[in-house]
Amino acid sequence: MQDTPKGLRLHIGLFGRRNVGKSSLMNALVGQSVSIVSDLAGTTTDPVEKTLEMAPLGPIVFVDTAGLDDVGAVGEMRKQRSLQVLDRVDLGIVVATPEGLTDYERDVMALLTERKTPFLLVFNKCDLGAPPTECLAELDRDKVVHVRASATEAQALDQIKEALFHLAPENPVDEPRLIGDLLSPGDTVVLVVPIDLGAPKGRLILPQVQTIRDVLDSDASCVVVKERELADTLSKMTVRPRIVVCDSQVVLKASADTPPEIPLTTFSILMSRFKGDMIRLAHGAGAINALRPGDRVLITESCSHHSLADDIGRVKIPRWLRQFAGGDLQTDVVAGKDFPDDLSPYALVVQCGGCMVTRKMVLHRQYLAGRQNVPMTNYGMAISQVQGVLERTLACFPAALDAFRSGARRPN
Ligand SMILES: Nc1nc2c(ncn2[C@@H]2O[C@H](COP(=O)(O)OP(=O)(O)OP(=O)(O)O)[C@@H](O)[C@H]2O)c(=O)[nH]1
Ligand SMILES: [Mg+2]
Repeated sequence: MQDTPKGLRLHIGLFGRRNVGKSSLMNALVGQSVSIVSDLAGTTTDPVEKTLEMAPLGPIVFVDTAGLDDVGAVGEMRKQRSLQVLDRVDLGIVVATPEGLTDYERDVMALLTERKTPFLLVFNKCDLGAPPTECLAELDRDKVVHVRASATEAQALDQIKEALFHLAPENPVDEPRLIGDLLSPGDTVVLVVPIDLGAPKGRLILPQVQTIRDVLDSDASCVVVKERELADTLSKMTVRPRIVVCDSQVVLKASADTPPEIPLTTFSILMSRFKGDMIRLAHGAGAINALRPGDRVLITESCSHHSLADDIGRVKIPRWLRQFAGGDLQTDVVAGKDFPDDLSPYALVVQCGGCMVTRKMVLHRQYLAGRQNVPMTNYGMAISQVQGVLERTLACFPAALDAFRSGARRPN
């Protein structure tokens, strides 16, 4: 679960007065006892970080802080530490109690607003009472998103996660690395790009161009070939390429033509880190092994501008899945922004990994599928899996490979 570089994770800070239950709330959301909790004010002194995957947000870092109303010289230093955290989080949780708001909450909300950092106000300890109505009215008037919760009673935790998801900035982090984190300066990468009827005229598609750019940004070099030239090109290379990246549609041939000591992956697998939660998509791919004749599969296609994309989602993937399951499957295809509320009829959801989908949209679909215990994967992983090469194409992402194996053992 730890293969996302920290810089790519959404950082969420918890702020509030001492004893309001910041640490309790973080522990409840995380489902672990990470931060020390006690009824003594001032329990948390230095910021405490917890890195994890949390649906529907994906990879995140929670930062628990010391109370903003801390007193004395050391208290003032702790308070400054907490305020420094404000500057490095993508999202804030301001924790208050049902007694209502004080200047501490108002000040920290103003600081977050000043930094254009979205935040959620959580009234914790709502097992003890409800916040004053005039306070709620004020918040509604100011359009402050707020949730009433209880860390100790585990109340409204899902509501908090949903609200955070909707508040999260679309691109919370620096430009993500597509392949650069797998490379060292001087490495050579071989890219396998089929030029068939589906290829756009006169150019390459975005994931291919982005990969080339990222290779160059990493001070590495790349060789771009069609699948037919791959074996010949590899045999002529005097240095072993660091990795071969191919289009999913030619993964079987690329796998046969790439010697086993050279890592191989696909453009869609590289993209799946940025178009969803790669680890959980890999876990979902494991469920392909459990497909049986008669099962129903939902294919969700987000773009409709590409004739070949229809062909992949509507014809090729259903056919490959049928062959893999050894009998007929019922495949339903939904396009665009449609996504059924009720996924219970489905044994698997396969989402296109395409250029039109945002990470946030896929994460939300993964979250909805996860809540209904329906495994979900994407086109690229499904294609590699039905061709029998997913173990190989995931090998450069060990956490994803582990997730796939555990999904294959025990779907979802
Ligand atoms: N009744 C009730 N008590 C809670 C709740 N959440 C936390 N507490 C209690 O409030 C006390 C303080 O909780 P902490 O989580 O340590 O609070 P904190 O905001 O992290 O405090 P500092 O680290 O001192 O700033 C503890 O005794 C908790 O058990 C809640 O939802 N309901
Ligand atoms: Mg604390």
